[in-house]
Amino acid sequence: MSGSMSGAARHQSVFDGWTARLFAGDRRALARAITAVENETTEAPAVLAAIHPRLGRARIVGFTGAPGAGKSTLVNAYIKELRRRGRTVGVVAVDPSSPISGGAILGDRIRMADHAGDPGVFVRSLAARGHLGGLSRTAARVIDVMDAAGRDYVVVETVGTGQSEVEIADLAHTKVVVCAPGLGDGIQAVKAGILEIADVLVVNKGDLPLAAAAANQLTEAARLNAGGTRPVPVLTTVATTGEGVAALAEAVEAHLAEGGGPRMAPLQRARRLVAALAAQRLKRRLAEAADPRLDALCQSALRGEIGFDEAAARALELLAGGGR
Ligand SMILES: Nc1nc2c(ncn2[C@@H]2O[C@H](COP(=O)(O)OP(=O)(O)OP(=O)(O)O)[C@@H](O)[C@H]2O)c(=O)[nH]1
Ligand SMILES: [Mg+2]
Repeated sequence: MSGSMSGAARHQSVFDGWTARLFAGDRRALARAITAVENETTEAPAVLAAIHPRLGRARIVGFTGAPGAGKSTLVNAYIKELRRRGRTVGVVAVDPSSPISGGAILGDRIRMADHAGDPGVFVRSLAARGHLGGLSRTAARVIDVMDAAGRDYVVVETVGTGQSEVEIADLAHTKVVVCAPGLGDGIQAVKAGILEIADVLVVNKGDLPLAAAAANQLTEAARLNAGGTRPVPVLTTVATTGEGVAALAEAVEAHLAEGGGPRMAPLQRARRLVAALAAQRLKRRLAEAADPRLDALCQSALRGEIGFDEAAARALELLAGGGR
Protein backbone atom coordinates (compact mmCIF):
# COMPACT_ATOMS: atom_id res chain seq x y z
CA MET A 1 0.00 0.00 0.00
CA SER A 2 2.70 2.45 -0.93
CA GLY A 3 1.78 6.10 -0.99
CA SER A 4 -1.44 5.95 0.98
CA MET A 5 -1.66 5.42 4.71
CA SER A 6 -4.36 3.34 6.28
CA GLY A 7 -6.98 5.22 8.28
CA ALA A 8 -5.56 4.04 11.58
CA ALA A 9 -2.01 4.99 10.63
CA ARG A 10 -3.12 8.41 9.47
CA HIS A 11 -5.01 8.90 12.70
CA GLN A 12 -1.89 7.87 14.61
CA SER A 13 0.36 10.28 12.73
CA VAL A 14 -2.06 13.17 13.25
CA PHE A 15 -2.13 12.26 16.91
CA ASP A 16 1.68 12.06 17.09
CA GLY A 17 1.78 15.49 15.49
CA TRP A 18 -0.30 17.20 18.10
CA THR A 19 1.15 15.35 21.07
CA ALA A 20 4.58 16.47 19.85
CA ARG A 21 3.25 20.03 19.96
CA LEU A 22 1.84 19.34 23.42
CA PHE A 23 5.25 18.33 24.69
CA ALA A 24 6.82 21.34 22.99
CA GLY A 25 4.61 23.59 25.11
CA ASP A 26 1.97 24.50 22.52
CA ARG A 27 -1.07 26.00 24.27
CA ARG A 28 -3.65 24.83 21.76
CA ALA A 29 -2.40 21.28 21.99
CA LEU A 30 -2.52 21.59 25.78
CA ALA A 31 -6.11 22.84 25.66
CA ARG A 32 -7.05 19.98 23.36
CA ALA A 33 -5.41 17.35 25.58
CA ILE A 34 -7.10 18.74 28.69
CA THR A 35 -10.47 18.79 26.99
CA ALA A 36 -9.94 15.17 25.95
CA VAL A 37 -9.24 13.94 29.47
CA GLU A 38 -11.82 16.24 31.05
CA ASN A 39 -14.64 15.08 28.81
CA GLU A 40 -13.29 11.55 28.45
CA THR A 41 -13.47 11.74 24.67
CA THR A 42 -12.30 8.91 22.41
CA GLU A 43 -8.88 10.61 22.32
CA ALA A 44 -8.49 10.43 26.11
CA PRO A 45 -6.90 6.95 26.40
CA ALA A 46 -4.29 7.84 23.79
CA VAL A 47 -3.54 11.12 25.57
CA LEU A 48 -3.14 9.34 28.91
CA ALA A 49 -0.84 6.75 27.33
CA ALA A 50 1.25 9.44 25.63
CA ILE A 51 1.72 11.54 28.76
CA HIS A 52 2.42 8.64 31.08
CA PRO A 53 6.21 8.44 30.53
CA ARG A 54 6.51 12.18 31.09
CA LEU A 55 4.87 12.49 34.49
CA GLY A 56 6.46 13.60 37.71
CA ARG A 57 8.42 16.69 36.79
CA ALA A 58 6.04 19.49 37.74
CA ARG A 59 5.81 20.87 41.24
CA ILE A 60 2.21 20.69 42.31
CA VAL A 61 1.08 23.31 44.81
CA GLY A 62 -2.44 23.20 46.25
CA PHE A 63 -4.25 26.21 47.69
CA THR A 64 -7.24 25.41 49.82
CA GLY A 65 -9.32 27.25 52.39
CA ALA A 66 -12.71 28.64 53.24
CA PRO A 67 -14.83 30.34 50.57
CA GLY A 68 -13.86 33.96 50.17
CA ALA A 69 -10.54 33.68 52.03
CA GLY A 70 -8.85 35.10 48.96
CA LYS A 71 -7.48 31.91 47.41
CA SER A 72 -7.93 33.01 43.80
CA THR A 73 -6.45 36.43 44.44
CA LEU A 74 -3.53 34.82 46.23
CA VAL A 75 -3.01 32.24 43.49
CA ASN A 76 -2.98 35.11 41.03
CA ALA A 77 -0.28 36.89 43.04
CA TYR A 78 1.67 33.64 43.47
CA ILE A 79 1.60 33.06 39.71
CA LYS A 80 3.01 36.53 39.25
CA GLU A 81 5.84 35.64 41.64
CA LEU A 82 6.53 32.35 39.84
CA ARG A 83 6.60 34.18 36.50
CA ARG A 84 9.03 36.70 37.97
CA ARG A 85 11.23 33.68 38.74
CA GLY A 86 10.94 32.50 35.15
CA ARG A 87 8.72 29.50 35.84
CA THR A 88 5.86 28.33 33.65
CA VAL A 89 2.57 27.67 35.38
CA GLY A 90 -0.58 25.64 34.88
CA VAL A 91 -3.54 26.45 37.07
CA VAL A 92 -6.42 24.14 37.92
CA ALA A 93 -9.25 25.94 39.69
CA VAL A 94 -11.76 23.52 41.14
CA ASP A 95 -15.22 24.46 42.27
CA PRO A 96 -16.91 21.41 43.72
CA SER A 97 -19.99 23.32 44.86
CA SER A 98 -21.35 24.91 41.74
CA PRO A 99 -22.70 22.60 39.00
CA ILE A 100 -21.57 24.42 35.86
CA SER A 101 -20.23 27.90 35.23
CA GLY A 102 -20.87 28.93 38.83
CA GLY A 103 -20.13 32.45 39.97
CA ALA A 104 -16.89 31.43 41.65
CA ILE A 105 -15.41 30.06 38.45
CA LEU A 106 -16.36 33.21 36.61
CA GLY A 107 -14.68 35.13 39.43
CA ASP A 108 -11.53 33.01 39.09
CA ARG A 109 -11.40 33.75 35.39
CA ILE A 110 -11.64 37.45 36.04
CA ARG A 111 -9.08 37.44 38.84
CA MET A 112 -6.63 35.36 36.85
CA ALA A 113 -7.17 37.45 33.74
CA ASP A 114 -4.05 39.36 34.83
CA HIS A 115 -2.14 36.65 33.02
CA ALA A 116 -4.22 36.56 29.85
CA GLY A 117 -1.83 36.76 26.93
CA ASP A 118 1.09 35.32 28.91
CA PRO A 119 1.93 32.00 27.22
CA GLY A 120 3.69 30.94 30.44
CA VAL A 121 0.36 30.73 32.28
CA PHE A 122 -2.43 28.32 31.43
CA VAL A 123 -5.63 28.36 33.50
CA ARG A 124 -8.35 25.73 33.46
CA SER A 125 -11.42 25.76 35.70
CA LEU A 126 -13.21 22.53 36.52
CA ALA A 127 -16.76 22.21 37.74
CA ALA A 128 -18.31 19.37 39.70
CA ARG A 129 -19.18 16.20 37.86
CA GLY A 130 -22.32 14.28 38.47
CA HIS A 131 -20.73 11.07 39.61
CA LEU A 132 -18.83 10.10 42.70
CA GLY A 133 -15.15 10.93 42.62
CA GLY A 134 -15.48 12.32 39.10
CA LEU A 135 -14.08 15.68 40.00
CA SER A 136 -10.96 14.38 41.71
CA ARG A 137 -10.26 11.97 38.91
CA THR A 138 -10.65 14.71 36.35
CA ALA A 139 -8.50 17.10 38.37
CA ALA A 140 -5.78 14.47 38.74
CA ARG A 141 -5.71 13.92 34.99
CA VAL A 142 -5.71 17.61 34.13
CA ILE A 143 -2.80 18.09 36.54
CA ASP A 144 -0.99 15.22 34.83
CA VAL A 145 -1.53 16.70 31.37
CA MET A 146 -0.10 20.03 32.54
CA ASP A 147 2.82 18.20 34.15
CA ALA A 148 3.57 16.21 30.99
CA ALA A 149 3.24 19.37 28.90
CA GLY A 150 6.26 20.71 30.77
CA ARG A 151 4.67 23.25 33.10
CA ASP A 152 7.18 23.88 35.89
CA TYR A 153 4.41 24.41 38.44
CA VAL A 154 0.82 23.28 38.58
CA VAL A 155 -1.23 25.33 41.02
CA VAL A 156 -4.51 23.84 42.20
CA GLU A 157 -7.19 25.93 43.90
CA THR A 158 -9.94 24.16 45.82
CA VAL A 159 -12.50 25.23 48.38
CA GLY A 160 -11.77 23.31 51.57
CA THR A 161 -15.12 22.84 53.18
CA GLY A 162 -14.71 19.24 54.25
CA GLN A 163 -17.23 18.14 51.66
CA SER A 164 -17.29 14.46 50.85
CA GLU A 165 -15.62 14.90 47.48
CA VAL A 166 -12.08 13.62 47.77
CA GLU A 167 -9.82 16.46 48.77
CA ILE A 168 -8.25 17.36 45.48
CA ALA A 169 -5.53 19.27 47.23
CA ASP A 170 -4.22 15.87 48.36
CA LEU A 171 -2.81 15.56 44.88
CA ALA A 172 -0.36 18.37 45.64
CA HIS A 173 3.22 18.10 46.85
CA THR A 174 2.75 21.17 48.97
CA LYS A 175 -0.55 22.26 50.43
CA VAL A 176 -1.11 25.91 51.30
CA VAL A 177 -4.09 26.50 53.57
CA VAL A 178 -5.47 30.01 53.26
CA CYS A 179 -7.31 31.62 56.17
CA ALA A 180 -8.66 35.12 56.56
CA PRO A 181 -9.11 37.10 59.76
CA GLY A 182 -12.42 36.28 61.39
CA LEU A 183 -12.93 33.23 59.18
CA GLY A 184 -10.29 30.91 60.52
CA ASP A 185 -8.77 31.74 63.88
CA GLY A 186 -6.61 29.24 65.72
CA ILE A 187 -9.40 27.41 67.49
CA GLN A 188 -11.48 27.04 64.35
CA ALA A 189 -8.40 25.85 62.49
CA VAL A 190 -7.82 23.13 65.05
CA LYS A 191 -11.48 22.10 64.88
CA ALA A 192 -11.43 21.99 61.11
CA GLY A 193 -8.29 19.83 61.12
CA ILE A 194 -6.50 22.46 59.08
CA LEU A 195 -3.24 22.07 60.93
CA GLU A 196 -2.98 18.42 60.04
CA ILE A 197 -3.25 19.01 56.32
CA ALA A 198 -1.33 22.27 55.92
CA ASP A 199 2.32 22.42 54.83
CA VAL A 200 2.15 26.20 54.86
CA LEU A 201 -0.48 28.28 56.64
CA VAL A 202 -1.39 31.69 55.31
CA VAL A 203 -3.40 34.43 56.95
CA ASN A 204 -4.49 36.42 53.94
CA LYS A 205 -6.11 39.86 54.05
CA GLY A 206 -3.24 40.99 56.23
CA ASP A 207 -4.48 44.53 55.73
CA LEU A 208 -7.57 43.88 57.84
CA PRO A 209 -7.57 44.81 61.54
CA LEU A 210 -7.81 41.30 63.02
CA ALA A 211 -5.08 39.77 60.83
CA ALA A 212 -2.26 40.04 63.35
CA ALA A 213 -4.39 38.44 66.07
CA ALA A 214 -5.38 35.60 63.73
CA ALA A 215 -1.74 35.03 62.77
CA ASN A 216 -0.74 34.90 66.44
CA GLN A 217 -3.47 32.42 67.26
CA LEU A 218 -2.56 30.23 64.33
CA THR A 219 1.13 30.36 65.14
CA GLU A 220 0.38 29.26 68.69
CA ALA A 221 -1.99 26.52 67.51
CA ALA A 222 0.65 25.29 65.03
CA ARG A 223 3.28 25.25 67.78
CA LEU A 224 1.07 23.21 70.10
CA ASN A 225 0.08 20.87 67.31
CA ALA A 226 3.71 20.23 66.36
CA GLY A 227 4.45 18.90 69.85
CA GLY A 228 8.16 19.66 69.85
CA THR A 229 8.76 19.10 66.14
CA ARG A 230 9.07 22.01 63.74
CA PRO A 231 5.70 23.71 63.41
CA VAL A 232 4.02 24.53 60.12
CA PRO A 233 5.09 28.03 59.05
CA VAL A 234 2.44 30.73 59.40
CA LEU A 235 2.67 33.64 56.97
CA THR A 236 0.66 36.77 56.45
CA THR A 237 -0.17 38.05 52.98
CA VAL A 238 -2.13 40.80 51.31
CA ALA A 239 -3.06 39.08 48.08
CA THR A 240 -4.50 42.24 46.57
CA THR A 241 -1.14 44.05 46.76
CA GLY A 242 1.23 41.07 46.63
CA GLU A 243 2.64 41.80 50.06
CA GLY A 244 4.14 38.68 51.65
CA VAL A 245 3.80 36.64 48.48
CA ALA A 246 7.56 36.34 47.84
CA ALA A 247 7.91 34.95 51.37
CA LEU A 248 5.08 32.54 50.62
CA ALA A 249 6.88 31.36 47.48
CA GLU A 250 10.01 30.82 49.58
CA ALA A 251 8.07 28.79 52.16
CA VAL A 252 6.67 26.62 49.38
CA GLU A 253 10.17 26.12 47.94
CA ALA A 254 11.47 25.16 51.38
CA HIS A 255 8.74 22.55 51.76
CA LEU A 256 9.28 21.20 48.25
CA ALA A 257 13.00 20.92 48.93
CA GLU A 258 12.35 19.10 52.18
CA GLY A 259 10.87 15.99 50.76
CA GLY A 260 7.25 15.91 49.65
CA GLY A 261 9.15 17.41 46.75
CA PRO A 262 8.58 17.27 43.04
CA ARG A 263 9.61 13.66 42.79
CA MET A 264 6.72 12.34 44.81
CA ALA A 265 5.91 9.67 42.32
CA PRO A 266 2.79 9.91 40.20
CA LEU A 267 2.22 6.35 41.33
CA GLN A 268 2.01 7.53 44.92
CA ARG A 269 -0.52 10.17 43.90
CA ALA A 270 -2.52 7.59 42.01
CA ARG A 271 -2.41 5.31 45.03
CA ARG A 272 -3.78 8.02 47.30
CA LEU A 273 -6.52 8.81 44.87
CA VAL A 274 -7.52 5.18 44.44
CA ALA A 275 -7.46 4.64 48.22
CA ALA A 276 -9.64 7.69 48.79
CA LEU A 277 -12.10 6.67 46.10
CA ALA A 278 -12.22 3.11 47.42
CA ALA A 279 -12.94 4.45 50.91
CA GLN A 280 -15.79 6.55 49.51
CA ARG A 281 -17.27 3.57 47.75
CA LEU A 282 -17.03 1.44 50.85
CA LYS A 283 -18.65 4.12 52.94
CA ARG A 284 -21.52 4.41 50.52
CA ARG A 285 -21.98 0.66 50.29
CA LEU A 286 -21.96 0.32 54.05
CA ALA A 287 -24.42 3.17 54.43
CA GLU A 288 -26.74 1.73 51.82
CA ALA A 289 -26.43 -1.93 52.77
CA ALA A 290 -29.71 -3.31 54.05
CA ASP A 291 -28.08 -6.33 55.65
CA PRO A 292 -29.48 -7.53 58.96
CA ARG A 293 -26.08 -8.99 59.80
CA LEU A 294 -24.68 -5.46 59.71
CA ASP A 295 -27.32 -4.29 62.17
CA ALA A 296 -26.52 -7.26 64.38
CA LEU A 297 -22.85 -6.24 64.38
CA CYS A 298 -23.74 -2.69 65.35
CA GLN A 299 -26.00 -3.95 68.13
CA SER A 300 -23.19 -6.11 69.47
CA ALA A 301 -20.89 -3.11 69.45
CA LEU A 302 -23.52 -1.02 71.22
CA ARG A 303 -23.92 -3.67 73.89
CA GLY A 304 -20.18 -3.84 74.33
CA GLU A 305 -19.93 -7.47 73.23
CA ILE A 306 -17.40 -6.56 70.59
CA GLY A 307 -15.41 -3.39 70.04
CA PHE A 308 -16.41 -0.89 67.36
CA ASP A 309 -13.12 -1.61 65.65
CA GLU A 310 -13.92 -5.30 65.55
CA ALA A 311 -17.41 -4.48 64.24
CA ALA A 312 -15.85 -2.41 61.47
CA ALA A 313 -13.48 -5.22 60.53
CA ARG A 314 -16.34 -7.74 60.38
CA ALA A 315 -18.49 -5.31 58.39
CA LEU A 316 -15.75 -5.16 55.78
CA GLU A 317 -15.64 -8.95 55.68
CA LEU A 318 -19.39 -9.02 55.18
CA LEU A 319 -19.15 -6.65 52.25
CA ALA A 320 -16.24 -8.53 50.71
CA GLY A 321 -17.75 -11.97 51.22
CA GLY A 322 -21.44 -11.22 50.95
CA GLY A 323 -21.40 -10.65 47.23
CA ARG A 324 -23.15 -7.33 47.70
N1 LIG B 1 -8.81 43.37 51.98
C1 LIG B 1 -8.42 42.32 51.28
N2 LIG B 1 -9.28 41.72 50.45
C2 LIG B 1 -8.84 40.65 49.75
C3 LIG B 1 -7.52 40.17 49.86
N3 LIG B 1 -7.40 39.09 49.06
C4 LIG B 1 -8.60 38.90 48.48
N4 LIG B 1 -9.46 39.84 48.88
C5 LIG B 1 -10.87 40.00 48.47
O1 LIG B 1 -11.64 38.94 48.99
C6 LIG B 1 -12.67 38.57 48.08
C7 LIG B 1 -12.62 37.09 47.80
O2 LIG B 1 -11.42 36.83 47.09
P1 LIG B 1 -11.22 35.51 46.22
O3 LIG B 1 -9.83 35.53 45.76
O4 LIG B 1 -12.29 35.37 45.22
O5 LIG B 1 -11.44 34.41 47.32
P2 LIG B 1 -11.56 32.84 47.11
O6 LIG B 1 -11.07 32.24 48.36
O7 LIG B 1 -10.92 32.43 45.85
O8 LIG B 1 -13.13 32.66 47.00
P3 LIG B 1 -13.92 31.36 46.44
O9 LIG B 1 -13.16 30.81 45.27
O10 LIG B 1 -15.25 31.92 46.06
O11 LIG B 1 -14.00 30.42 47.59
C8 LIG B 1 -12.48 39.43 46.86
O12 LIG B 1 -13.34 40.52 46.93
C9 LIG B 1 -11.03 39.87 46.96
O13 LIG B 1 -10.78 41.10 46.34
C10 LIG B 1 -6.62 40.86 50.73
O14 LIG B 1 -5.45 40.50 50.90
N5 LIG B 1 -7.12 41.92 51.41
MG1 LIG C 1 -11.66 31.31 44.21
